[in-house]
Amino acid sequence: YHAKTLKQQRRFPEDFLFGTATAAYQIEGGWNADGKGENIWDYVTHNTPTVITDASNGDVAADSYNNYKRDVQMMRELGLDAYRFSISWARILPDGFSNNVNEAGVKFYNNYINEMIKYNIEPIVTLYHWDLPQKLQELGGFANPLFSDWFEDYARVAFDHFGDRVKLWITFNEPREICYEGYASDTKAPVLNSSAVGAYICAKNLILSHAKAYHAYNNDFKSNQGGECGITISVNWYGPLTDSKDDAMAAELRRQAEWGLYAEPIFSSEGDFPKELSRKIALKSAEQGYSRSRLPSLTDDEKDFVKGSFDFFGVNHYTSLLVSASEYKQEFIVPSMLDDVGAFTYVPEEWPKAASYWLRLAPNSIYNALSHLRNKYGNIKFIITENGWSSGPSGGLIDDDRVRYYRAALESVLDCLDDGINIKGYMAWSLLDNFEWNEGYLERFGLYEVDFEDPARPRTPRKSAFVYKQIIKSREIDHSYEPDPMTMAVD
Ligand code: PNW
Repeated sequence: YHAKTLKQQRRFPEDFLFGTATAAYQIEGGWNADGKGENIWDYVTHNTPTVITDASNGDVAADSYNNYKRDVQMMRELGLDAYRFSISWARILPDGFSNNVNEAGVKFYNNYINEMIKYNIEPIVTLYHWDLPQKLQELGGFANPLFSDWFEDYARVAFDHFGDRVKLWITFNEPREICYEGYASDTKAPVLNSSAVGAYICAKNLILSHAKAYHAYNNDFKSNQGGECGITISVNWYGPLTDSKDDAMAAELRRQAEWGLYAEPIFSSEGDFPKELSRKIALKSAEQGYSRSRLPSLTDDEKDFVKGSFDFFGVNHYTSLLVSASEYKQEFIVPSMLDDVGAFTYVPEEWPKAASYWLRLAPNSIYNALSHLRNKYGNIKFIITENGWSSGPSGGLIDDDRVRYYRAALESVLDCLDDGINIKGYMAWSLLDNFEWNEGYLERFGLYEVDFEDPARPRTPRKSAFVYKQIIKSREIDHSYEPDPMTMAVD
């Protein structure tokens, strides 16, 4: 009877970093405050508001530009070890180039970082979370071959100003969303809708930019500052629908297109774009009358430069999908990434639904994704840099579905740790409600609710905030814990 009744409560290690994550455009507001330059999200939301479901924008958002002390107070209430946020490129370099540094922008991030450090909260900084200076977009953005130089220059400014206190740097948040949704679809800024040409050009320039920033840090900052530099890639789990060979291949191709395109050149020992996908794109391109593959190649020098350019792998993980080759009946735009892959994705009805159409609570989702990454790239250092659940705008404070999601996700993280996977931290998306891109303020991911009707943008903890706090404090998941009363304070 011992084995069953005395089952050891599983624990998170003391040095495991529990945090929350946000992004500049989604929370800061102050879109033109104190010399900040215009970025592509300012430009798109102001000029094509129909791209956003509720025609809203991030002009004010959660107004964290003016409420950063309250944000840090919330981090303290939760007992966070770490906080992941992004720097707005145009706030510190209004034109994108490093000749003109906006001191007020630098001061804002200094204040924010110092406030965290004061309370022992480790800042994790993303250099690029989708808000490119508009001036650089006008020069072609990620499609300009000089982009990697501009990004390196910006990264050096950030390392210079903040690297004495920031020890964990993430170059890019989610290359797939930047390149595929921004350049090859009509959803995210700059809304280029360049089918499967733009995304692949962007992919090449993005990984080169990442590597330039990584090497700049490694060569010129690391020995003094002692930090680490990585990249965050969105890795949802794509499993085969059946155990047929065809479904296995379809799932593999889809994984290569969703994240392998960005991960393989950096994390694999070969250091190139994924093989099967590259072959398929080359084949399709030829059939379609292109004189060269729509996926640009990497030279041997470029491969060497990019390969191994990481200290850790940041994983944003939300959900799972099942992939089928035989049930592929969908008509896709030709050419497009989805047509290049040519597979059908399926989501079981019984997986509970969030407010976001793409988000479901899938079984063993984190374990499936992370064990796959570990088997592919070795047991490198992983940090889960985002994971979270959305409710509707009137979801309220009693968010039992979000509580269920976080508990399931963190059980899956414990499964990974039990299996020896080297996960060093977990960042919940998000600390507070914010501008959810195309869905504006219609989808809420916050542990804290924000009242966007009130000019003061007051924040109120949801039930999930109390549950997360209890998990962080005890380093255990107590499924029967009920916060009562729901009154929040700094311990
Ligand atoms: C992330 N998917 O994007 C972003 O990094 C955040 O800025 C965003 O607010 C958050 O997730 C919630 O949407 C994702 O299709 C976009 O699985 C799409 C997916 C996952 C993450």
